[in-house]
Amino acid sequence: MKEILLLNGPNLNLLGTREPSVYGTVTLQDIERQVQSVCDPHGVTVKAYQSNHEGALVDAIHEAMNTASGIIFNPGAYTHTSVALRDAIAGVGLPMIEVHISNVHKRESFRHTSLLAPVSFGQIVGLGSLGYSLAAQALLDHIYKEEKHGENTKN
Ligand code: DHK
Repeated sequence: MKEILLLNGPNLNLLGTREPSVYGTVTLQDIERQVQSVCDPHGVTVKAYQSNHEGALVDAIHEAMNTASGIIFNPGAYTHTSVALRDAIAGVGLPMIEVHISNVHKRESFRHTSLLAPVSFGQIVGLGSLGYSLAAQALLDHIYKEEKHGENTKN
């Protein structure tokens, strides 16, 4: 059975209570269920992982290399700072779609740059928790298209 990795970075474990005017009231568990329900009809399993630690996120990306067909990734604040996460995504060669709950472009200027964007095939920003469901649809579509063209079919 195919698997995708739903990966969330620092502070996203606090969703539901964290700055609700910015991030809404939906919890990370709700989001994980949402993404699984998009993947269920396709027979795709979702492995959900959240960490507040950069190295643990790097490890999760490396592990996905052998198990997953793609990654939905909200790197949280590491989006704007982490060369290590950027290199991990580039290193495993899995398709990755980047998600941000808030519209980072309407916020502080330090949130306007994503070091991960150049290694993602797309980005969804500012659509709240819905962004994760849309990302799941886009990732499945991307994986099936790659398979059709005979690319990156290791998992
Ligand atoms: C989440 C975070 O934790 C912030 O550090 C990013 C992102 C934005 C989000 O909108 O999901 O700047």
